[in-house]
Amino acid sequence: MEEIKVQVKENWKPFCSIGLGLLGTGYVLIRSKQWYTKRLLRKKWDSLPKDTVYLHQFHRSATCPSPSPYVLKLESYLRATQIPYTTGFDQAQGPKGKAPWMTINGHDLSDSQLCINFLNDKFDKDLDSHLSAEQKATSHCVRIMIEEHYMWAFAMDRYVFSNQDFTKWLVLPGIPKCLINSLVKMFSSMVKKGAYVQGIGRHNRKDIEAFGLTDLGFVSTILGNKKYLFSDERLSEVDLIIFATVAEILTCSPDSSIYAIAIKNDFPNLERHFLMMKNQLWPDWENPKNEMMEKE
Ligand SMILES: N[C@@H](CCC(=O)N[C@@H](CS)C(=O)NCC(=O)O)C(=O)O
Repeated sequence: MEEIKVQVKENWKPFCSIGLGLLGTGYVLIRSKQWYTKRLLRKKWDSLPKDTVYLHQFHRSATCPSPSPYVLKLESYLRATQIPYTTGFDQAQGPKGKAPWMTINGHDLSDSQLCINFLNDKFDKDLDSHLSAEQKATSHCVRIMIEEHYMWAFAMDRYVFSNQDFTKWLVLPGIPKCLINSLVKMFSSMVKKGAYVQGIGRHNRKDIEAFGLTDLGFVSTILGNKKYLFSDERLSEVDLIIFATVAEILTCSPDSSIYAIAIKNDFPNLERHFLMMKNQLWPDWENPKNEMMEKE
């Protein structure tokens, strides 16, 4: 031992060089592998036929095509408009760090609504063409209320108040079981921090739940006995948002979810709307098609 110490003392420079050399080689190897994987993925995403969307998303959950309402909304839109698409799970979070995002003709786009706006223009689709100006304004308000307000209350219910009860439908392939609990805790704390920054997380549980229930109640009131939010004949974009929102509550939430209980007891028209939309757009709900596997 003494001898080694003396050796190191006298020859520290070569030891340092070897150490730095090993670190440098490791860094270069890791970066090259990342670069190579990125190139392979890029090639895969860009290899689809012209005008076909590649929808990037999280792994499907055990009970619902996506654990993310924004992803489910965008995939439902692609189905409702019959725009050709395929989907994959190799990089769920896009250039803006969020899911969903999509690639079309080598071009990347993030945010479910920006993707829909882009596709409406590109494919000349307009699910809202039958709406009056006032209905379009209501549709916009309902979308913002759900996506920017209610969804925070829902996320707190699902990821923070539920005591990690959400793991049963979460699918995390390749993650060792022993890491899942820590990962779930980390995720829960990320949501808590996000909700605090957004503002809703500064309130107590009772107030947050009241916010969420009020939002759902107003959606239920506007829907009333109609088939879709604005008509009995044609769905509009906001129906896709309501569908995705209720899907997450009824099929991908903890048993204790107050929103699921409220839908069952007080807002049954939201469940009726969900089931009707599911039949219409997701006959393959249990085993969705349109997927491109990792190895493809
Ligand atoms: N406004 C975005 C919201 C997307 C969003 O918040 N996605 C969540 C999943 S539900 C996400 O990627 N969260 C990861 C993060 O915030 O780090 C959209 O409509 O696409």
